[in-house]
Amino acid sequence: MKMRGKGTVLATAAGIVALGLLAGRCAPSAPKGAKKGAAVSDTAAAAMKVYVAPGDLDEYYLFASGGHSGQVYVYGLPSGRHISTIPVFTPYPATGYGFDDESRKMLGNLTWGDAHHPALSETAGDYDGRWLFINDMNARVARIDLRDFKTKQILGPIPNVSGNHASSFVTPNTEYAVVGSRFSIPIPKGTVAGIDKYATEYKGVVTGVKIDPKTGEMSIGWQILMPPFDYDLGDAGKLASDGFVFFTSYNTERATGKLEVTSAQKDRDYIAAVDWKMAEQLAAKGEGQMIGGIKVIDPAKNPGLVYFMPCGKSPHGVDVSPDGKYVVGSGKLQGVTTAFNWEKVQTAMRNKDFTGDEDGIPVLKYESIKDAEVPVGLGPLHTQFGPDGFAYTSLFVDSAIAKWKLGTWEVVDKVPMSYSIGHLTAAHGDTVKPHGKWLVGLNKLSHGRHLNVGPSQPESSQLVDITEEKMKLTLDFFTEPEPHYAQIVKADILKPIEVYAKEENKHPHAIWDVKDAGVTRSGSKVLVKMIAVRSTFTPTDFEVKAGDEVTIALTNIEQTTDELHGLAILDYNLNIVVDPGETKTITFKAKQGVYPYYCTNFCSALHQEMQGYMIVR
Ligand code: K7E
Ligand code: CUA
Repeated sequence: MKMRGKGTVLATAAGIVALGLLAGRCAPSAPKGAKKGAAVSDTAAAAMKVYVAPGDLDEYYLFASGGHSGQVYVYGLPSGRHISTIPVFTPYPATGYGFDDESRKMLGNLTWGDAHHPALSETAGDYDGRWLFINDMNARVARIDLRDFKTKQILGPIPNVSGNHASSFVTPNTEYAVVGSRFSIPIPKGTVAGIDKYATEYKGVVTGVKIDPKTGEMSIGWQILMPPFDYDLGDAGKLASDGFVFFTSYNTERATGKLEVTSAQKDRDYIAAVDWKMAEQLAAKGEGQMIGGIKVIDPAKNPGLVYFMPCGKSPHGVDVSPDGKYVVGSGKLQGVTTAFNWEKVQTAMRNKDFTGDEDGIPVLKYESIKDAEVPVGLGPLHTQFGPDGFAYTSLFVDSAIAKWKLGTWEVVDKVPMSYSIGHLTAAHGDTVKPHGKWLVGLNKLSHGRHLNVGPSQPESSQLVDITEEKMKLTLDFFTEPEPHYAQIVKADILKPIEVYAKEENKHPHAIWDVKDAGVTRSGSKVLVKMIAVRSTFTPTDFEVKAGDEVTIALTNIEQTTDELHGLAILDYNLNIVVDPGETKTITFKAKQGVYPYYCTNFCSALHQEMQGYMIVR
């Protein structure tokens, strides 16, 4: 936490001690489960660690996926305060996202997304603070620019992909974000085959979304045809395993119907190991067959491109250790997680130590590639890493986090989670340089650990201090539905701007002088160039004709931090918010009548006077 001088530190410490004493004296303010005596001082110690005094700033950002809300939510750590919402796949009136022409175009026909896995861009395997990528189950990937915390691109729907769940994990220098299909379907989309043909005519695909190193612009890099399994999660190899990307898969039985039964016949499913550097070379040579408008590479015809590593049945997460030497994955109903040794995996690949194949993709021998089955506890889902070789695995069934050591495979500690943890995320915990320090359990259930808000309950997230040998629960906070995965990044790595500099605004309809404001017409198309500045819209009124297609281009000419203006037009379902130095457009068909417009974002003492009239004859 950034302290503003010694005075604050002392004041804060004194405050906390007082809090601790108070908690000791008056039982109602002591948390449930906090015992008298020693437990109270534990509470005070925990409070001191997470307390960020008014005016002080958090040390880390937490970027959490918003699941089926389609958004990204930004929290500060260790305070757990919700700071911002970044609209991505869903309109958000608070910023006007999904109402202006530019963002509406980006959203396309979809106003809904199911976003699971945010991935910060990396340089040399560590977060570089440039972009945040996030998947949508509707076969899309979005890029958020961390310079202004705005969604800049939504790629997709990507051909042949149904249910983009195993995404958007990035390679160590952000060469690619990956996409894996959770559902197999007959491809290209639109092809029909009965469910009885599932095993042979339905296909999965894994895709590499290429990222321009300068601009972040995404495009389709390569796509690989896969057997009809459900590709669930992914992670890129790093250092020792750089060049490969891993995907877990379930239902390798190729079953249909009640999957909870039918897909649990075999003892093992697979982790697919994909050589993305080879995929890149093959794509450059034009290898593959056109399906759904893109080239799809068949691994059966390209030996060495994909291997299957057998793994406990119905695996969920796959996570690569910071040095890249271990790939960790587990059956989610088991009591162990498997650490695969990348050396051994490569040896088995070279020696063709296979037990069979799936549609021409070799299956490596489990016994030859595993180093250890670590007895972490029941229901292992996801693993994150700390410095010093420790790993942290979430246990859904046990509702706990297990801490264990890479190499010795000892489980050294467990901390209960309230309740039923899914993902977990540690500070830089999936990079080559984990920070340790903080770990957040992203729990699925909250069961009354908050004021009752009726049946729709928030998710409970819990902050765990991992600086010491024993993990310590320090804070409950509540997250918007549904934080499947999240990223924790040191705040000073990001360099966000506070206003859009005038010189950078390249919008063709931007204007900076009220003299340039006004209405221009060509046929039935009307362009209204408008300026917003405290606390007037120019023009304050304008006239158009019924049936005109009206475009209002609004420029906020402020260059001062926090001076946002909104523009709402009543009865038109339109509201946008324009940041300092920004231009946005809205387009609509005018209908006869007199329509007030007004500023929706409080901007000055005379904010209420910031209004005007559109007269439609
Ligand atoms: Cu909720 Cu990664 Cu979609 Cu696990 S996923 S828990
Ligand atoms: Cu401008 Cu309120």
